[in-house]
Order: sequence, then C-alpha cells, then structure tokens
Amino acid sequence: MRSSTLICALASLAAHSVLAVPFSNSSGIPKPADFSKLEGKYRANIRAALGTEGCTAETVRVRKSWDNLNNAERTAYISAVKCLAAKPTTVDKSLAPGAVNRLDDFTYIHINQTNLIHLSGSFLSWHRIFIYRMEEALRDCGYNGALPYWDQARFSSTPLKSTVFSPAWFGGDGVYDPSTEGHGPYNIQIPGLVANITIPRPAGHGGGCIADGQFANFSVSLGPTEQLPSAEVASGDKYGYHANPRCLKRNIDLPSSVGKLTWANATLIISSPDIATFRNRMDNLWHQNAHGFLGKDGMDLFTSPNDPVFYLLHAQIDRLWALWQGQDLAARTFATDGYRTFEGIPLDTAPGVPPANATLEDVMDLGGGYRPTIRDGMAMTADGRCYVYE
Ligand SMILES: *[C@@H]1O[C@H](CO)[C@@H](O)[C@H](O)[C@H]1NC(C)=O
Ligand SMILES: *[C@@H]1O[C@H](CO)[C@@H](O)[C@H](O)[C@H]1NC(C)=O
Ligand SMILES: *[C@@H]1O[C@H](CO)[C@@H](O)[C@H](O)[C@H]1NC(C)=O
Ligand SMILES: *[C@@H]1O[C@H](CO)[C@@H](O)[C@H](O)[C@H]1NC(C)=O
Ligand SMILES: *[C@@H]1O[C@H](CO)[C@@H](O)[C@H](O)[C@H]1NC(C)=O
Ligand SMILES: *[C@@H]1O[C@H](CO)[C@@H](O)[C@H](O)[C@H]1NC(C)=O
Ligand SMILES: [Cu+2]
Repeated sequence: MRSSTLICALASLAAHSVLAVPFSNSSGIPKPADFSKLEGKYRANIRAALGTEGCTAETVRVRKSWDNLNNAERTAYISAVKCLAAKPTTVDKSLAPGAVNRLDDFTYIHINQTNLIHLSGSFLSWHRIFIYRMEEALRDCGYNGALPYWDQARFSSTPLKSTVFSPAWFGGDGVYDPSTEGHGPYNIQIPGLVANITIPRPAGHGGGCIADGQFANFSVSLGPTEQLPSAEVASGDKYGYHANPRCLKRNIDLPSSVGKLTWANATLIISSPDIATFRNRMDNLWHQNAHGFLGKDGMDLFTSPNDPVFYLLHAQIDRLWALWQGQDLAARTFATDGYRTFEGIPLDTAPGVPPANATLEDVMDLGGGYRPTIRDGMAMTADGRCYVYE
C-alpha cells in the first residue's frame, strides 16, 4: 500500500511543473534571508517587550519547529497527546454525547464555534487561545515543552519529507480509499450558514485510515459533519456530535503544498501592510492550503482537530501572525479585521448574531465556560500566555 501511494505521489509531483527541480535531501528548502530578517525583527521586539515579572526572559516558552525537536522531545509530545486521549471528556454529554476523551473536549468546542471563528474577525484570536489551552493540557499530561509548529515552507515541495509525517511520528497518508467520500474529488457544503457555500476538493491519493506512525488506526469519535454528501454521516447528526468511532483518516493532496506553502508566500503574508491584507492572504494562501494538504479529517472545517497535526498546523498559523504583529507591536498587536460570522453570512443556529464587523470587545466561547474577548487572545506574552517562536 505504502509503495503504491508513493508512486502515485511521485507521478503527481512529476506532473506538476513547479517541481522542475525536485528536492531530495532531508533538510528541506533553506530559509531565505528576507524571511530570517522578519523573524529577527520579531524576536528582538518581542524579547524587548518582556518585563521583569510575569512573562520574563527566564519564563518565556520557546515554540520550535517539529523538524528541529530532538527525538526525546518528540516522544514526550506524542506521549502527552496519547495521555489526553486516555483521559475522559469533560464535555456535557447532553451537548456532545459522542465526546470520549480530553482531545474531544477541544474538537467539540471547535465544531460548535466553527461558523463564528473561521473567515471571521475572531479567527486569529480564538485559535491562539485554543492552541495555548492545548499546550497547557499537554503540560498537565506530562509534557514539559512548548507547542511545536509544522514549518510547511521548509518542505513545501516534498511535504512528506518533513519529520512531522514520518512513520516514527504523525505518519503519512491514509490508505487508498476509492469511495467518493474518502478519496474525492467531492464538494464540501458548509452546514449552519444561511447560504449554500460549496468548496470543491480535489482527489487525493489516500482517503482511508492512516497506515503508519503513532496515529495509525487512531480512534476518533466526533464528526464528520453534514458537510460531506457521505454515507459516513449519520442521518440527523448535522454537527457530528454523536458517537461515531472510526479510524483517523488522511487524504494527502500534494498540490495544496507544492508551489503554495512556499517561503515566498510566507514572506508575502508577513509583509502585509495591514491586518485586512494579512488576514486575507493568511486564509487564501496558507490556512486553507495547509488543511487541504492533510485532507479528510484534517480538512474537515468543523472536526479538523481530530487530526493531532492540527495543533502543529495552527501553531504555524499563529507563528505567521506573531511574526506580522512583531514587526510593530504597538501598532499591530490589537489590529483587527473581519466579520462576526463566516464571511459575514448569517447563521441558522445564531440568527441573533448580526453579520457586522467583529470588535475587540466581542465575547468568544472557548468551551468549559471560558468566554474571553477577542482582545484577550491577541497578545503573545500577556493574558496568561508567555511564548515566543524560535
Ligand atoms: C537541500 O536541497 C535544497 C534544494 O535543492 C538546497 O537548496 C539545499 O541547500 C539542500 N540542503 C542541503 C543541506 O544540502
Ligand atoms: C453550540 O452549543 C450551544 C450550547 O452551548 C448550542 O446552543 C448551539 O446550538 C451549538 N451550536 C452549534 C452550531 O452546534
Ligand atoms: C441550499 O441548497 C439546498 C439543496 O440544494 C436547497 O434545498 C436550499 O434551499 C439551498 N439554500 C439556499 C439558502 O440557497
Ligand atoms: C489497522 O486496523 C486494521 C483493521 O483492524 C488492521 O488490518 C491493520 O493492520 C491496522 N493497522 C495498523 C498499522 O495497526
Ligand atoms: C502563493 O500561493 C498561491 C495560492 O495558494 C499560489 O497560486 C502562488 O503561486 C504562491 N506564490 C508563490 C510565490 O509561491
Ligand atoms: C467593516 O470594516 C470594514 C473595514 O474596516 C469597513 O470597510 C466596513 O465598512 C465595515 N462594515 C460594517 C458593516 O461596519
Ligand atoms: Cu479552526
């Protein structure tokens, strides 16, 4: 199975003109000087802003690229994820009877909030808090480090060469599943919006259970939502809140990475002159492509946290935002843009929420009764957070 998946992957790579010169080494594409320069300015500014109490140079956590962790750190991270998978959920069973474990606590609230926290003014802030809470939960389960990020640009041409997807860690593609729901192509239809939004998805090379790595046959329960015209969706389970135990799946789509999740695009995103441009580029050039690359569970708008790679993917989104903010902390930390709902479309579950612009004082729902404002999720080294990207 693995070798035929590889052959398909290579065939697709060869067909892609961007790859005239394929990269075959394991260190990836070197970081360009202009990106390093932006990073240097961010680091200098954020470190200069650290105080002498609270978040200090001594206490600040350093988030690193997964590819730069050592194997002991990687093992500790994976163990903590599995520790959360072995702990019972704290979600009210009347809200999500299918929630099983502590990972589902996170997936549940992400499902519940999806149409408010994507393509909206709370996207960046909500996800910053969300992944920070995961970092804390992992540390409560024995992990001593900070959340690592998946540095897509370094392996954009050969994404499966990143150690993120190695058979030792998160594993690679799902096994080939020729069904419409698994392998694609198919259209995603987003439930809950008072408009029909259809997102076409290309065919990948997998679609079935992940076959190798630490999450091969990993069991997930929540989802999928009614966005797939799929037999996998139980009738009436619009948001996938009911128990649906199944293996975690991927449907790797190389063209979502090759020529897209590039250093050039990362640099372009961080070089955005204002938050509206930044948010637009972030979503169109990066966020959607990163999820699109994973396919299947990791691409489900609602239940994507089911794939543990989600947290590394979003640490990278958070990092690019941090780099953008860090070019001018005073002007950019609280810069905001976007509607209160998905593209400003009214929601059938929250008809009272007007499709107005979000404000810094808007209250978000992070689950477990935690309801911070958008402003609360914007600083990197305040409001209980204390981390910097290396
Ligand atoms: C890896 O390959 C890329 C692309 O050919 C090249 O730029 C880079 O220098 C190589 N890295 C090493 C360590 O050989
Ligand atoms: C989210 O959860 C609340 C209950 O806390 C519920 O009223 C609401 O309908 C849910 N929204 C969706 C989209 O499931
Ligand atoms: C969305 O599509 C469905 C099925 O095609 C249709 O029944 C419904 O009326 C459409 N809704 C809107 C708002 O266009
Ligand atoms: C996954 O589960 C299937 C079906 O139970 C089994 O055939 C396969 O060997 C398992 N794969 C791994 C890597 O555990
Ligand atoms: C940036 O991303 C877009 C779409 O994702 C792609 O079409 C474009 O070629 C990329 N540009 C570069 C310079 O990588
Ligand atoms: C929302 O914000 C944008 C950008 O600041 C502005 O152009 C637009 O008029 C605002 N829309 C509403 C409905 O306030
Ligand atoms: Cu999300």
